[in-house]
Amino acid sequence: MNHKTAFITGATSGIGKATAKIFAKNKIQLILCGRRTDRLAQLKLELGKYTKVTTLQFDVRDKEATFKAIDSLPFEFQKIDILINNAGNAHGLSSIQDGNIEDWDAMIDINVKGLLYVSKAIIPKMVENNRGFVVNIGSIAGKEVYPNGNVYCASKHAVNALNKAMRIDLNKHNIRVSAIHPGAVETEFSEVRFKGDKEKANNVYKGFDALQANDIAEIIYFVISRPIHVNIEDLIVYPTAQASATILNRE
Ligand code: NDP
Ligand code: 8X3
Repeated sequence: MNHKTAFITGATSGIGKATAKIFAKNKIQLILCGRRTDRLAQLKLELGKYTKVTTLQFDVRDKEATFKAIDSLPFEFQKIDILINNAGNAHGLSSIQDGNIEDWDAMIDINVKGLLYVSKAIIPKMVENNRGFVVNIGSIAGKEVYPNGNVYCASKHAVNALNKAMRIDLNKHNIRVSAIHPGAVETEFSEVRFKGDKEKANNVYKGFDALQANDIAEIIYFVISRPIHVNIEDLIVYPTAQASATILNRE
């Protein structure tokens, strides 16, 4: 029986939700986070059949709420073995001159600062315990810059840098750090990017077989289930039809 505990941000949708499902079936205790309480409650009900589940509702942009929520964890969930820094989104797709400042704030605040707040609330205890695993969900947008992707790409380049920084700083504390950088995954991502415009969002995934959230979740589980001496540093994962951030073989 595996009694490891994982903390997953952005567990209410897409990659985070699919990861929660795989972890649950592998008996990893779960702390599931997001802003949508109805979805958190549903997940607790669904996954509670397989493992112990607790949920935390907070916005990662809110520093105080983030620390308060994590401080409030029941005793049996306080020793976190695995942190999946997954919460994030793109907001808008515009040239630098036309970009919306609120969108820029959201992407920097959620994808970069939110990831840092959660990490700061959890990693010091991993250091005390001299063990832990951090998986940062980056993006191909953290490896390349594409037209109109400017600030989202900058935020994911920051995640890529922080992933490397964490691995260096946590190396002497026996903490494994990995990043997974997906290409196109069919989730709510594009609906958020295009502010609810379903037609625009659906067009992103037309004419090729996009990755599904479960494809990335299976890889996350593979990464965290390697023997203790193995750390997969960095993975770029594309759909077969994708060759770079901008090259897609559509029908
Ligand atoms: P989804 O939109 O399906 O899921 C995003 C998750 O992040 C939701 O659970 C959402 O929960 C959570 N979230 C968003 N904003 C906040 C916030 N302010 N506070 C707390 N939680 C928040 O997208 P994906 O599953 O695709 O995205 C997951 C990660 O994967 C992101 O970091 C994204 O950048 C990255 N990624 C996605 C790719 C794709 O093509 N889909 C490709 C490469 C990387 P809630 O709304 O309930 O708060
Ligand atoms: C999501 C993939 O190409 O839309 O990070 O940036 S992309």
